[in-house]
Amino acid sequence: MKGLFISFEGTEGSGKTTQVALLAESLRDWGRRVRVVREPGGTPIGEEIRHTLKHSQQNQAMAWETELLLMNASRAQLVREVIRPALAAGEIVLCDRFADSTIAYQGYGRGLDLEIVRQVIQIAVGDTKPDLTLLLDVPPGVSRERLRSRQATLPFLRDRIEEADAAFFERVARGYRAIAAAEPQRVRVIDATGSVEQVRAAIWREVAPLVALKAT
Ligand code: Z5A
Repeated sequence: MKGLFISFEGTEGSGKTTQVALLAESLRDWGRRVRVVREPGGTPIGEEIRHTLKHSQQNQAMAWETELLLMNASRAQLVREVIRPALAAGEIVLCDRFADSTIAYQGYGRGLDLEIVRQVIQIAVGDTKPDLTLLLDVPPGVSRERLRSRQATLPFLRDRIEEADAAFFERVARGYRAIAAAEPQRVRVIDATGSVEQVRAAIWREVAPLVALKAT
């Protein structure tokens, strides 16, 4: 039986990684087989691409088109190496970002032509698309504050994408609102301003009925 594919989306610091881990724990407690992956990355090739995109000392001059293609090169590998086999084996795949990130960041944020962005995504994903997307929604102030407190606890690691200005992140947020409005059945907007446990409960309300229906 085909598994279930759930992606998490949202601006940085919205709590995606935290909630992916908690949902994986709840689903495993429920006896489900769960595969957790992230983008960009999630495979050995993808993790090398992630380093080039985010932290490499050589990435300062990266063109937006290069960024688009590298995001989707990582995705093409992840889909074929991990996501399709896991779904075919009946697992629940939880993906920390997927194709909507490209629409929001490279399309709305960088301003690349949306039709071309969609065509590149299509090459990467084919017919492998999320059954459900959880869009964690927080205002920019909350996002910045959470990132600031996390950074205070970690060694500094330069991140090219996070160096963009506030207007870029406002365009990204607008992109996410447009995606959610266009596909309300697939994309569920979760108010992620509450406590970790409140957000976890809101996510479970969306996921539990679907898992009960679809996954083994
Ligand atoms: N990108 C792209 O441009 N195009 C694409 O196609 C794809 C990605 C796939 C990936 O960065 C970058 O790539 C990202 C988009 C771009 N760039 N930016 N900028 P990443 O994977 O390193 O990081 P991220 O996806 O942006 O997420 P993040 O910064 O790691 O944040 P998060 O996963 O949403 O949040 P978190 O790590 O779970 O939580 C952040 C902090 O807040 C942490 O200290 C938590 O303990 C805390 N937290 C979490 N939830 C709460 C609640 N509810 N209350 C209080 N505090 C909380």
